[in-house]
Amino acid sequence: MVAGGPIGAGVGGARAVARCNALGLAPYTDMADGLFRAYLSPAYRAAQATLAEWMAQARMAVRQDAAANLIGRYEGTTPAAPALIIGSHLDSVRDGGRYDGPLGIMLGIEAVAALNDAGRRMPFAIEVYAFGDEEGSRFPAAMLTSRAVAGTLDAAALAVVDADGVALADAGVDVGAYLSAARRSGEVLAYLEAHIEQGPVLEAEGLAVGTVTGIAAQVRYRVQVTGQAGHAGTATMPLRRDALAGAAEMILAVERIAASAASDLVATVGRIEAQPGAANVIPGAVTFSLDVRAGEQARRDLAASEICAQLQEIARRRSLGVEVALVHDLPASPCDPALVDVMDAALAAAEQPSRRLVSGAGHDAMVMAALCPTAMLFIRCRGGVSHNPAEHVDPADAQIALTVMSGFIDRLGGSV
Ligand code: HGY
Ligand code: MN
Ligand code: MN
Repeated sequence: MVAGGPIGAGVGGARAVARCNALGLAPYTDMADGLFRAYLSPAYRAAQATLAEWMAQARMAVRQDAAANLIGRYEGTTPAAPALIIGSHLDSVRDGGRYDGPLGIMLGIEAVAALNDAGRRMPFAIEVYAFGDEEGSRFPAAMLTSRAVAGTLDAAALAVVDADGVALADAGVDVGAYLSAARRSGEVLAYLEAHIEQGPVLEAEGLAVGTVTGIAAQVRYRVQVTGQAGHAGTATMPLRRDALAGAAEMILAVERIAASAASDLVATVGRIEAQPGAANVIPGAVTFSLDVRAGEQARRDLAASEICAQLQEIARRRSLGVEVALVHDLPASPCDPALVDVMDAALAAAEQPSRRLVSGAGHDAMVMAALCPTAMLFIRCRGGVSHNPAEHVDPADAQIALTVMSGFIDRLGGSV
């Protein structure tokens, strides 16, 4: 089922949720029993084709840029005026939820559809971006495609290979032209992203939506621990150099340091691989991911250096080797204060209480801030659950978000 066709006012939110649900099923997912949509995969391409139809139904001109972002453009009354970009991401984490990313894209399409249904145009064009790689769930780097648009990506970052050994260059894009996806700052008025909160605050306070004031700083590493493989039955315990036991102690140290900070600091080891991975072989090598975040860069960096020092100390004590390689470093990104005020005014006009909050989750908005002023609107999600198939959004909340977004656009266009 693909939700389409013209609709009356007041149900764009329900259609946005229905479309996210439609994209949660085959052929829009790369996994048999859940949702995983990887950048440039067959599921990604199928989702782009359906999104392009929905964008065209809202009377947008549709194109793809050199980074394989899908873009719908709804002209304004002043053709050369800088455009408002509304966007979020089309890729997902493995076994993810249906709304993390797509909801922001669908609400952008609904905001344009509402203008078109009313025969209205703003003084600026509106471009809806479906970014391709926010999660970094295929290639070992996140936000590739929004960094290409923001002009902050260097060519070296394109030399990436996925877990199956497929290089980005062989995945369906021309890496030689990739950086031409960059937009000039003069052609973009602002960037607006609506996204589920992915946290418990709005639900706990009985709120449907909230205004984001900024996005936490995040740094991600790949940690490689080396010991000595050996026979599980003959190698005596005191003589072992067990890379997995060492990694386990390191991971508990990560948790202890983050938990003891008693602040918004968080640290996560989300992925681990032990080699050779046989039940009767002492692991000789382990690779794990390390993700450290805090609202303020200085606190994030202090915690990251304390964690790295602990990893070295544990390795020394256990006669293990350890290498910590930086995967990406995303600075804290404040939303534009003036746009935060505009968002709050749109909330008030929609009879929604003002609630400002910082995002612990990363978003394409933190990258787009290098190009233009940014604004984000959070939408309540059940239990604050995300990156999980149980992710859920109430269509009524999506409708409230759409009303707020339309009010934001009207204020930006000076029509209020
Ligand atoms: O990791 C994040 O915060 C985002 O979901 N990519
Ligand atoms: Mn997201
Ligand atoms: Mn996510």
